[in-house]
Amino acid sequence: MFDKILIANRGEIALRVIRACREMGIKSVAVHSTADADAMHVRMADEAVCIGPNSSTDSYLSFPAIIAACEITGAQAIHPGYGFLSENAAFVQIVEDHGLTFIGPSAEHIRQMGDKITAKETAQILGIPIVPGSDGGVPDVASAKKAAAEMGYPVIIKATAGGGGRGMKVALNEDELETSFRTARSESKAAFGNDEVYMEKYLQKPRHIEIQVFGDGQGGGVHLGERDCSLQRRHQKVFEEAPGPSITPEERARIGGICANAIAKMGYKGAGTVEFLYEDGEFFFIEMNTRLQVEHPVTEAIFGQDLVREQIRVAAGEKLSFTQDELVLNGHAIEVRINAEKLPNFSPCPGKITQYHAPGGLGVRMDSALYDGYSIPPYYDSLIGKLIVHGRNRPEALARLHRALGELIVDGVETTIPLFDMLLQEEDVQTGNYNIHWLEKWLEKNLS
Ligand code: MV4
Repeated sequence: MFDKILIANRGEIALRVIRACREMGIKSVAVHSTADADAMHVRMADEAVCIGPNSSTDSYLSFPAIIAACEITGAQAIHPGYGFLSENAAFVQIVEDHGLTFIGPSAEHIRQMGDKITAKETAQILGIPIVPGSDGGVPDVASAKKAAAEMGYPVIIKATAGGGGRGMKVALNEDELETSFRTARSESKAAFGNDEVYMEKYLQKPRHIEIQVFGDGQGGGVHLGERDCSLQRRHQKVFEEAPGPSITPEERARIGGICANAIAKMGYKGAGTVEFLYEDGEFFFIEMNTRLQVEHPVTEAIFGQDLVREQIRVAAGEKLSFTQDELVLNGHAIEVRINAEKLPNFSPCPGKITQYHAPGGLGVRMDSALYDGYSIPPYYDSLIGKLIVHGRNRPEALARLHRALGELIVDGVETTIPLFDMLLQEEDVQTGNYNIHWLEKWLEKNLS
């Protein structure tokens, strides 16, 4: 096992990793930009190294600064958290070239899933059901029209190098196809420096269901059920829950088993998420994320497992600490993302926290790096906390969320907290009756 781990991240996820390290008897090294000198992750870690100026390009994303921080402190492994360098195959290669361990999958698996066409091909070969679509890349308008005629309208055009919604365009009919195709291509070129696109049948009212998987890199693989993350705004998740309110135990065992087998066959190492669109009882693979996700705590709650601890164990060459049979789903968990943003437009709202009080009690977890007097810098993501509740069933989790939101105090900046009080009053939220378009429509009607 490692003696010392460097955490190449900030905020609540850096604290999350430091906590796992401490419970495992591993020393932790925080890295930070000049803007983050007073941040909680710097205070909480055993050691801290300043790796550059405010801009994340020159700090949290700087390969040489992070490698140098490992050399200075003697850290043997790097935990990337989410975002930043967590899915950067070139970084993983550099880390390994320096004799260090990246806590995550191989550069090859990251690359394979980063290219969305290769990811779909891989998924299909491994027996995962995929969205019907073009056979690989679509080079020109004529090929696009041919592919669309075969799969039937509406269709969606996506960036091969994309993910997370950028460079995506829908065409409802042949008249819209040429414009959608050209726009998708130029947006992909601008966003990713790669204009290759592919096409899929457009699903009109799906849910976003993602399966949590774990591999030991030695042919072992398990799943930890699904999360329903359909409540999103502009491809940013807002409210996540596990298990999915629409998923039966039989469906979970079946799709989970397929994903776990695939992970085992790939020789995948560490945490991963297999993303599906779910419509009319069918799962359609769209992408795979090769990192720990923001919303991992809802899965931790219902399975009673520490996923960061497991990532560290597997990276150190140990076996998974649980088998599939030992993973028993218990109750229901919900996470809401607290952002320093002003409603109704969700405009970033950095500034000084004058008062912070975290809720507590049975089944309540608050993951946040806030403290009284902390100044949220304007240079990074606006996520300032995640409130996670766990109950014996969904109604209990909803009631607990309502109660915990009432205890939570974040003063000094505007936050998304009031949004959740409103959402909890909606019948569709109470019954779990929503899809990927529900929140945008609700915001349109209620907040604009
Ligand atoms: C789709 C789709 C409908 N049909 N693919 C958006 C981000 C990227 N991860 C995939 N996305 C979508 N792909 C097909 N074939 C609808 C979306 C989509 C979406 C997906 C998940 C959560 C929120 C969404 C919001 C709008 C569109």
